[in-house]
Amino acid sequence: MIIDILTIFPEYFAPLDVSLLGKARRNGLLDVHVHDLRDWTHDRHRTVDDTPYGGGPGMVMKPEPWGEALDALAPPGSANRLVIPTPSGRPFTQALAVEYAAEPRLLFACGRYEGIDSRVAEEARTRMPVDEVSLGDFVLAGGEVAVLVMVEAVGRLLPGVLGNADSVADDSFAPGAMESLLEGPVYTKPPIWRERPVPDVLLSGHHGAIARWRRDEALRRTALNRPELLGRLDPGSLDGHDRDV
Ligand code: 6GU
Repeated sequence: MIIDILTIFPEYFAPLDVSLLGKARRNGLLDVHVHDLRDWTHDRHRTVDDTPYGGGPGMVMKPEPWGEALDALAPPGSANRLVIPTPSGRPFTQALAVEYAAEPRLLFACGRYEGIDSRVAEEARTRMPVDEVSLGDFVLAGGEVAVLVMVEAVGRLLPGVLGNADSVADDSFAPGAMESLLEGPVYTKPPIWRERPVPDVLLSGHHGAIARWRRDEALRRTALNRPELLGRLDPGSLDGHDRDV
């Protein structure tokens, strides 16, 4: 997969050289290009922002550098999908990460200040799919950190990026059995630590009992931290034991 990132702060993306994604890039599974938006300005000060029409606080990103940058990075026929992080976008979910992982190219446009002049997304939409996407109900200073989050969520889904041992199938929110269930607690050696034993069932070797226990713990944790998710469980997938938990 090819990922282009447009930003006025290319330094934000240094973490993409590290760990799982760094390795995926070195192995050629993920091809990330970070571009400085100011390369598409033409004035001495490389200006990217201006005051908002209608008044109000803060600054708005000017459309011209964005237009030229998108023309250069997404020429006709380039199969790009444009993703614009903004707190006013649709929610970024595991299902959207799975969709993005199937795309040949993603282009992320990081806004700063009060956002990007709205005509940029509107005009881009005449040439390619455009998603305005939010990570949740809070406000970041700019799109850069949101893009790091999305690139990691998408990158780990690409074939060959995770070892087989770290299967993606039982992630919280994974489509299928774990959809709308949070993962329960996990344990490793030693069997007793600071007088706290690992739950007996996990040492029993009884795979059916272990699966039952894990599902119960997932239900319990979901009820505690995200009760609204339980309403989304497929009623057909519930058994009598689930109802007792
Ligand atoms: Cl995607 N961008 C910004 N700037 N703030 C956010 C966000 C995105 N998601 C939540 N807050």
